[in-house]
Amino acid sequence: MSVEDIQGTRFQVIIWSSSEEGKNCDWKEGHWYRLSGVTANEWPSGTVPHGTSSLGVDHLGQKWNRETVELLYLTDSHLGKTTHSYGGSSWSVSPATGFSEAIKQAIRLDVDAVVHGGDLFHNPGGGIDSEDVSTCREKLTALAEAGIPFYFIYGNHERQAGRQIMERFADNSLAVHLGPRYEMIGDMLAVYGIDHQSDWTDFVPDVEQAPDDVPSMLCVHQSLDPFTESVNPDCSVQDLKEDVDTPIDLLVTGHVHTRSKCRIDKLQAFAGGSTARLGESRDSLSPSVELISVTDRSLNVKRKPL
Ligand SMILES: [Mn+2]
Repeated sequence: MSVEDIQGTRFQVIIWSSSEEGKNCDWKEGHWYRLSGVTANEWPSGTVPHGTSSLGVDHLGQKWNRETVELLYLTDSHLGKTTHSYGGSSWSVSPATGFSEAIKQAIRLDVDAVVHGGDLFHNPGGGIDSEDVSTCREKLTALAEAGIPFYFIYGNHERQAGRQIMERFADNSLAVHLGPRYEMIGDMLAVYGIDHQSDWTDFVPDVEQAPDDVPSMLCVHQSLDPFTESVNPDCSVQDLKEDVDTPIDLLVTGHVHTRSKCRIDKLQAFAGGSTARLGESRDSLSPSVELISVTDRSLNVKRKPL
């Protein structure tokens, strides 16, 4: 069986026919079970848990006892960028510091997940420094060791080099690529991600319907009206709300390097700024992350400075 643990880690469990409990259990998708008497086998392909004759199965139902889940959203870390220029002035930036601080906050707050909204690596086109890859791997490893899953989408900056690195991180269980099929955070929040689209003109995100009683969050990496001053934005919060045919409670974008929010009916939306000083002047955008919590089906978003 393919299962997911309470920290969102997915893995295989093998139930042998020698297990009476395992064989007779009416396994249901979307339900939680507490397993005891599991044996872990170390195989060259990894560690595989087995349920043999001593397996105990305790059916917990569809919910597990949590009042709140929390995730930390960060975006536009631009690891590898050293100088930022805007409107004729330029200043030095230290993306690794902001990204490290964000991961530290996630571990300190013991959140249920971290979501990165794109442009984790800067990669102006000439590849990615091995030092930046090591920094990133080190932080993602610390996060994994704290039992916190890291979800991400691609921004416009990762390019092929960034994608290869992120795919390797995903293969090493250090990161999970978000897509149009939702990922559940602690059974209480469905999260979708759409990678940066260079041409959004006729693009309609085709996202899977999440369970009715769970709020949902969609991450994109586009210039969205009203979060950009661009006269030619990729899309608008209003259009996206109408185009996506499943209800979304929270729409989040990176890319625009501003921190602003809006609300249309029940839809909350915000642009998540950056974890580095990448605004229109050195001090116009201070590095930040967002703490998103769900309690009793209601979403709460709080900006936290780094
Ligand atoms: Mn960016």
